[in-house]
Amino acid sequence: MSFLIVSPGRDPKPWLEALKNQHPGLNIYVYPEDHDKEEVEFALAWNHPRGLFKNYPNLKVVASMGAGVDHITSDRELPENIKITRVVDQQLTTDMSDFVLAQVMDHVRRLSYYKAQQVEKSWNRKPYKRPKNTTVGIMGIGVLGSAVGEKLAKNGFNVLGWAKSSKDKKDINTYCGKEGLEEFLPQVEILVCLLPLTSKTENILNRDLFDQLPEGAYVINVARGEHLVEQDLLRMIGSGHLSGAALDVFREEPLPEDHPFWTEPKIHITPHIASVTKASSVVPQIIENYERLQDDEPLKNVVERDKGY
Ligand code: OXD
Repeated sequence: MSFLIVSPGRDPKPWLEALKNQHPGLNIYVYPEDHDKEEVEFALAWNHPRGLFKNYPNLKVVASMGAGVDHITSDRELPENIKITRVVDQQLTTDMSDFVLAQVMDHVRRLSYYKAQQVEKSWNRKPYKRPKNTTVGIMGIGVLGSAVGEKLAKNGFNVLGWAKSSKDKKDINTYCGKEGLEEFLPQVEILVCLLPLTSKTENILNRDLFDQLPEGAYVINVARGEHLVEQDLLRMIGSGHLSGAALDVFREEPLPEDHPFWTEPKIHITPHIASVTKASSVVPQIIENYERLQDDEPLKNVVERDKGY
C-alpha cells in the first residue's frame, strides 16, 4: 500500500520529511510525480485538483493537512466510500485561541487605531471598554471555537456561543438553531466566525445577520472567506452599523491587489495566519490513522460526510 501527498500551493517537503521520520518504511509519492494509482490507499491533501481522487480505485482515506476539510468535501466527484479525516492538534488550537484573543484585545484597546494615528503624528485618546463589559459571540463551538471561548472567558470577557445543535460548555453560554441565533446576535459586540464551511454556512455573514448585531459591532472571521458576503460587510461598515472587521481568510487568497478590503481602514487584514499546521506536530496522528487503516481499526477524527465537518 502506498501513501500520496497532494498539496498544490503548499510545500510538501516538511510533510514528506516528517512522514519518513515517523514511518521510515512508508512508500510515499508526491503528486504529480509518476506513480501507480492502484497502489495508493491513503492520501494527505490540501486543495487537490477537483476530481483527482476518483482515478484511484483503491483509495480509502483522504486526510486533510489542516483543521478545515471544505477543500475536500467540496469535491463533488470524491467517491462516496472514501473516508475524510481532519487534523485535531493542540498547538493548532492554542494558536487559534491566541490569535483571536489578540484580535479582540487589539479592537477593545484600539491598538490598530493608534498605530494608524502614529503615521499622522496625531495624539487623540479614545475611551476603551474593559473585558468584563464586553460580550464576544462565537459562531461555531467545535474544538477551535470552544478553546477560543475558554481563553476569552479566562481573560475576563463575557462569552456567548452559537452552534447548529445545542452544546453544553462551562464558560460559554450557548445558543443553537435559527431561534437561538436571533437571541444570540443582538447581545454580541464582537462576533467571531469559526464555523465549518458547508452549503448551510456559506454566505452566513451577510447583511441580514449583521443587521441583528448591535450598532458598532465588530466582526472577526478566522474560518473561511466563503462565509462572508464581502459587499455586505463593506456596506455595513460604510453605513457605520459595524465598526470594522479583522479578516484572516478570503474568497480569493492571496487577496487580489485591487480588492476594496485593502483600502478600507476599518478592515484589518492578515494573510490566513491565525493558526498554521506544523507538519511534525500533525504527522503522528496521520500515521496513527494509516496504521489503523492497515489493522482494520476505526480511524480517528473522521468527518461526517453528510454534515461536512
Ligand atoms: C486549516 C486552515 O483549516 O489552515 O487548518 O485554514
